[in-house]
Amino acid sequence: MSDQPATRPAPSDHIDNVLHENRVIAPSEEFAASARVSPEQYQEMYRRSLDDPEGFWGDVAGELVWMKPWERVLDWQEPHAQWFVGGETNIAYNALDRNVARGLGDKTAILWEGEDGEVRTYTYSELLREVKKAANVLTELGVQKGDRVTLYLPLIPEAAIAMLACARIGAVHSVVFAGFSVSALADRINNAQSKLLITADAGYRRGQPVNLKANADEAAQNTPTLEKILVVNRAGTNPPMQPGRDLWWDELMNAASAEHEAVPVDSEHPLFLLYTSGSTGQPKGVLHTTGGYMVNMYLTTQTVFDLRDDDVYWCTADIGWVTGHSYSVYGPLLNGATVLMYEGAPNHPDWGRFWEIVQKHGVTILYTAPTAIRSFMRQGDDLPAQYDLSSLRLLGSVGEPINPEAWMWYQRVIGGGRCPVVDTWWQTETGGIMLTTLPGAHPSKPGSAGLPMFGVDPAIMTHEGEELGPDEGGLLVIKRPWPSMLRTVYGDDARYRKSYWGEIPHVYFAGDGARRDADGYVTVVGRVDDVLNVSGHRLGTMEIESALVAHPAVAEAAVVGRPDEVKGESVVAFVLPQSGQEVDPGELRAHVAREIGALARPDAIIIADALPKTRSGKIMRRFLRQIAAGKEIQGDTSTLEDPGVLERLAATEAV
Ligand code: 6R9
Repeated sequence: MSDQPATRPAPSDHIDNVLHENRVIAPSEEFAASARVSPEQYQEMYRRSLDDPEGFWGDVAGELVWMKPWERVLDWQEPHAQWFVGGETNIAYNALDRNVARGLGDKTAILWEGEDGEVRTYTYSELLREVKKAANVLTELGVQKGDRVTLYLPLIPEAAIAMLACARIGAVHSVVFAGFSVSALADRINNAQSKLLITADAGYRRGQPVNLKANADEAAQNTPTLEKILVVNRAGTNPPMQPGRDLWWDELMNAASAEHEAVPVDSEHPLFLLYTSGSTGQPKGVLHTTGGYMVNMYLTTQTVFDLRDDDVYWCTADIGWVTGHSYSVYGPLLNGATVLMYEGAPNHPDWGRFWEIVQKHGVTILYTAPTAIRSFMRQGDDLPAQYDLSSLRLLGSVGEPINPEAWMWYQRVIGGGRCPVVDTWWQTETGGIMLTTLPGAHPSKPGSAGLPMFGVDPAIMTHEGEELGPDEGGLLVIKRPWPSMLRTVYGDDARYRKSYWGEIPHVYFAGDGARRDADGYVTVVGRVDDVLNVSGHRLGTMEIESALVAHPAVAEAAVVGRPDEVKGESVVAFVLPQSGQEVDPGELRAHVAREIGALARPDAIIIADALPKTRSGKIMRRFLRQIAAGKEIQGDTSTLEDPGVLERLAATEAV
């Protein structure tokens, strides 16, 4: 059959349904023969990582440069871990100086393509020089070790340079996705108490400049700690600059010295904050520290992506998400890889853009999200067929569960049937990849992420902490600390304890539902909390509800997710207007986009006269999810104060 992938052994084509996917696809003999990690090596390394974590991680860390050796590999005082205790290092030094010192100075580090087709490249020496200058710029602006710096930037090389420059001087970067709104930006600056914001005049999105500096100006009206705004000139839009506060990146960079010594920091020194949605209220500032994160990014990138010297590695994630941090910047640069970065949208000027980039730059490793894959799939097989994708040798997926059909399409149409596909499960909080197959060592089961990475000890449990057996659905937990785990929620350790180590005693609670088969493959099915996954982006239903009720016409709101063919999930809002007020759906959508960002905009709004509540006043979102999905109401409705509300809601057209 022509659509069968050319793999060995031939995949069995039996599917019961999407939930009981039985296809098993082994790596090709050719790939397996030269893979970095063989099945036996994985077994041996994984065993050792659990039986002798000190020895295992000590050996990996020993491949990197430490200015002061650690005394102990791990100190675990549940729920707080310290890794490489007493050691001093610098992650930017390890990503740049170390690679230049081992002869990679002339190798391309960053190969950047702008949305308009402009290409810029930086060798490792050039990138090091830029990062040294940027480190001097930050220091001159008064940024000191431990200070927080907020970045609000498009996906341009300066974003990576700024991150690495912060790391080089021991400042803590907090990247805010450039698609986030003024208030989301201001909240994050305030929570981090940043002194400095680095932004750009504008970024491009589908050919249009998006005015970031204007957002920064507005945010700066409510951010008392902010002293300076450093502005990269990306789009030549010439924004107003406030004297004494606003400075041009280029001017300071041109004047800065290219001499700089990386500042050694303690292994547990904070490296970055990254805000992510949780099940309640405000986003959490996930805190990652230096040593453990560095070591795990180094190891996971080389093993999961089977990195080679001549790879052209492309992770399509924006720098504003954890995937952009770990697998566009730190992981690949620590390994001396050539990293491709693309500034713009996948469909600009058309849906062939990614394939054009792969062909033009000879991309060998592509790491992207299921939502993108599903969008490409909708465009059909002809478009990718117009491009030469033969340089690709490995594909990756991240961000949400990938449905088996999309997996198969990716493998067959993009991978030409020859590339292994790794489906990597992890989170902002885990810092790096936790569950995956290793491309040359394990067969894939489409839809299932796979096996634990080194040092990762997963289990499926009930809420009561009882471990479940093969194929039983339950909660995904991790039973012991790993080097790149989050250390706390910034400024709120109680929330850290409660959200991650308090849900089920003595294990890390991921917030995902999952099951594990008899071979140990874990299939992650999705969030079990009030967190939505829209196009691979995490959004708290509570955040969107707060935004909705902040609108004067809205009295009450409840937000749920609805399955969406392309986005995975889409936002559905049930809205109760203030009495005597009309809700204008367009205006409400624009309001949510202003409050949070365009990605939180509800797809459907249902204007309600009441919400389904228990007698104690709790909104029963379970029923709202059924209504949103157009399903029949199932479950016990007797606890509802007014059971009739469900029928009325089901009969209401969404707007
Ligand atoms: C890296 C990242 C984390 C949540 C996570 C889960 C979902 C990510 C997945 C996956 C199934 C995969 N998720 N990868 N679900 N299979 N391969 O996405 O971090 O933005 O924090 O999201 O995404 O629900 O809990 P983050």
